[in-house]
Amino acid sequence: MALLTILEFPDERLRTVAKPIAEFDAALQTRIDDMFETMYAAPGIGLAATQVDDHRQLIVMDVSENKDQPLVVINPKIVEREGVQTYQEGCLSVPGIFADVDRADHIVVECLDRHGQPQRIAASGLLAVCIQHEMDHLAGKVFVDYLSPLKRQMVQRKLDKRRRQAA
Ligand code: K1U
Ligand code: ZN
Repeated sequence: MALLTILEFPDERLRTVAKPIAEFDAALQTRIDDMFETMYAAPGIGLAATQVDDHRQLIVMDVSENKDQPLVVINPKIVEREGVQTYQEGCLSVPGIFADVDRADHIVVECLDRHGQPQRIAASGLLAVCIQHEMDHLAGKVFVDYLSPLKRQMVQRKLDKRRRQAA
């Protein structure tokens, strides 16, 4: 297995719109395993292929406390949504920044598993937040896009300062 490099905001490659997956071959299985390794090491609760510069509709997630419930979501479509919840989100592509985002409280997602089998996921709470956050990545969107221009400018300054200090 291998640790993959996570793209960081404002990298333009995070704006790429992902394409559906049609081939469920050995290379895809390796990519999924590498994404799980990268996500658990970060640590994170989700990772979209976009974030590792792979522009296919592929997401890995694990919102369980013991990190023992891996979930693979391929070619997702939200077919039902209900209610609103606000959650303070983070993002591995925007390190150290957290902000409240409003999302649907309950969603139903139709997608494929790692072997191309159809699955239907009914999600609420953190799982619903995480799926919507990761699906945004597949559409080329980052959670800071929901912030006001002023707040987004503050985020950019914070990231610039941190990068200057790290250099
Ligand atoms: O997509 C990503 O960048 C991953 C992101 C997912 C996410 C987190 C919170 C709300 C919505 C989506 C993360 O995993 S950020 C890290 C994080 O939230 C976390 C890390 C360790 C333990 C618990 C949470
Ligand atoms: Zn993210």
